[in-house]
Amino acid sequence: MMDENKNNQIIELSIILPTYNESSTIEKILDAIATATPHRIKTEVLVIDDDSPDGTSKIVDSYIQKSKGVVSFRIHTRKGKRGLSSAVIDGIGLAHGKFILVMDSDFSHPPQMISTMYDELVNNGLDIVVGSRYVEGGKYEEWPLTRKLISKVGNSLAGLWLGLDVKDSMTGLFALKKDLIKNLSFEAIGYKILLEILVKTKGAKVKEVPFVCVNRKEGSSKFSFPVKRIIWLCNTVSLDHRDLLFPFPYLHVQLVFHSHPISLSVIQLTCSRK
Ligand SMILES: Nc1nc2c(ncn2[C@@H]2O[C@H](COP(=O)(O)OP(=O)(O)O)[C@@H](O)[C@H]2O)c(=O)[nH]1
Ligand SMILES: [Mg+2]
Repeated sequence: MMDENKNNQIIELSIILPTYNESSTIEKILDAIATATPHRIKTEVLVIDDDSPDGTSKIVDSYIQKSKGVVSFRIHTRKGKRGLSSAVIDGIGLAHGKFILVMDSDFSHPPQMISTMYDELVNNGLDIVVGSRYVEGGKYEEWPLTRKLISKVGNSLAGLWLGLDVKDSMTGLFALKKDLIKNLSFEAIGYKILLEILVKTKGAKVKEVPFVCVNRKEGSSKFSFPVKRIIWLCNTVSLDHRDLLFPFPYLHVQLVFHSHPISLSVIQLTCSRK
């Protein structure tokens, strides 16, 4: 049956774990998630790997063959497709659980947050729970100053431009009710999908819970160019405020970027019927 795991239990929580070249940490994070997730929460972990050249998918495949615990594991390998936001959206589409939790696979997000966030979501009737670095008790640890600054400025601009009452709209750690977004479509153009979700579900019941975000110890970040972050933010803002960015009807500015920093400066002016 669709929404059952291998023990024939109905899945309550689907943990989406996007991966790209995470061969050094993937087994450890899957172990850590299985240990940290209370048995009372019927959970599946769904790895969405973009056919990582380092063989992450293969490692997960053999992990799944060996796994015996109550948490069930699945993998979806996307061939010829790249992008964190679209990986998360595809993962949500494939998830069996009524509730979704998205987290990074590099230990930046403590697996102990899984039960905290699930309980907040379910017991308090919330739509979205945001793992936040900017509410009391939350912080970055060991992050370079430039990265902290970029994140802080990006979050402030997002709040200002989009009128969001969320302090950390660019975190990769969040949980939501799957039904909340089932009829929505996403452009998934940017890096962190939460911002687009918040924009498209304005009015939803959202709560931020603090967590300490640590820098990865292994592997490398797939997001090291500050300019990409700025362009991505403008792009997401343009979803909501096309008139503000370009105050003529039927026209909007679309900032397009590709995977290489040299091709970041392409700015397209396109016609659109709003
Ligand atoms: N499927 C998929 N996962 C990605 C992609 N880019 C990054 N990730 C994963 O998303 C998570 C966050 O990425 P990371 O490189 O740590 O970015 P940072 O935390 O912003 O420095 C990690 O688990 C990555 O493996 C991508 O293009 N596709
Ligand atoms: Mg990371």
